[in-house]
Amino acid sequence: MIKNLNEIPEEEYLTGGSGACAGCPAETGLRLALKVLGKDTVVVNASGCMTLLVVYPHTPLKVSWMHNAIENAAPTAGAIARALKIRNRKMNVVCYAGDGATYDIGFAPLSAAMLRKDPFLYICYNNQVYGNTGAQWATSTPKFAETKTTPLGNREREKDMMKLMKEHGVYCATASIAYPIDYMNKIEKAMKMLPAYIELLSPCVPAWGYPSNKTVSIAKMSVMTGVWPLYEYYPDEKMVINYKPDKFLPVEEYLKLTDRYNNIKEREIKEIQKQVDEKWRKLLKEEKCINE
Ligand SMILES: Cc1ncc(C[n+]2csc(CCOP(=O)(O)OP(=O)(O)O)c2C)c(N)n1
Repeated sequence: MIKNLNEIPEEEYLTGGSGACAGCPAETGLRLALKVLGKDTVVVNASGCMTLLVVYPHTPLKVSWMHNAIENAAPTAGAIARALKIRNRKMNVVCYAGDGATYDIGFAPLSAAMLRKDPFLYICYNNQVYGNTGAQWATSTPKFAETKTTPLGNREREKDMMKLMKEHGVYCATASIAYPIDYMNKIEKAMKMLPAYIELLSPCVPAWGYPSNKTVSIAKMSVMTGVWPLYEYYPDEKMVINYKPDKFLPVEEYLKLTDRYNNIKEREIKEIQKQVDEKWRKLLKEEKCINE
C-alpha cells in the first residue's frame, strides 16, 4: 500500500509523446495505473480518446496494448486473462475504457464478463460524454450538463453504475485523479480480488470547458462538494466510504468551474444540491446497514 506521494513508484510505463489533450486526466489515470500494475501488463482499450495514445507505428507505452471495438473490450480482456492463466503466465490484464463504452455500448459484454468472473481489472475513465466523437450525451452525463446533443442542458439523471456493478458481486470502487494514492491503492487491492471495476472521474478540458491547468482542482472540487463520492463495495458486500468530511462545500462551487453549466438556472442548482444530499443520505445509510 502506498502511504504518501514519495512512495509512488518512479518507473514510467506511459511516457511522453501521446496524442492526448493537455490536462487530460484519463491519460494520467492510465499512467498511474501502470505504476501499480508494472511492466508485465496488457492494456485492452475500447475505442475512444485513449485509442489515440497509440497510433501505429508510434506508442508512448512500454507495455502491451490492444485496441478493441468499443463494445467488446471487456470480453477480449477476459479472454486474454484466461489464456494467460492457462499458460501459467503471470501478467496483469486491465481494460481501460471510456464511459460511453462502459455505461452504454459495451455494457452487456462487460456485465457478462464480470458475471463469468473473468480475472481482469476494468477501469472506466469517466468524462461523462462521448469525448472522442465531439462530446455527445451518454447515460453517464449528469443532469443539466450541456453536451453537443443536449445544448439546452441534459434532462435525465445519470445512470448509477456503481449500483449496477455491485450487483455482479465484484469489487467496485470510485476514484479521483485528485486523490492518486487512494486510486492507486484501490488498484492494488482490486488485483487481489479479480474481476474488479474501478471508475475514475475524468474531467475533460474540451468537453467540459475549462483551462487545462485546472483538471486536478476541478476533480478535487467534485469530491469536496460531495458530487463524486469516493467509496468501495467488496465482493463480500462490505462497503467503505473513503472520504467523509464533516461538511461538504456547496455544489455550486463545483458547477461554476466549467462551461457546461454556463446556462444553468438557480432552481436547477438547487435540484442538483438536493440530488447530491439525497445520494449521501442513502450512501451513509447503506454503509451503516451493510456493516452493522
Ligand atoms: C459501435 C460503435 N459505435 C460508435 C463508434 C464511434 N466512436 C468511436 S470513439 C467514440 C466515443 C467513445 O466515448 P467514450 O467511451 O466515452 O470514450 P471517450 O471518447 O470519451 O474517451 C465513439 C462513439 C464506434 N467506434 N463503434
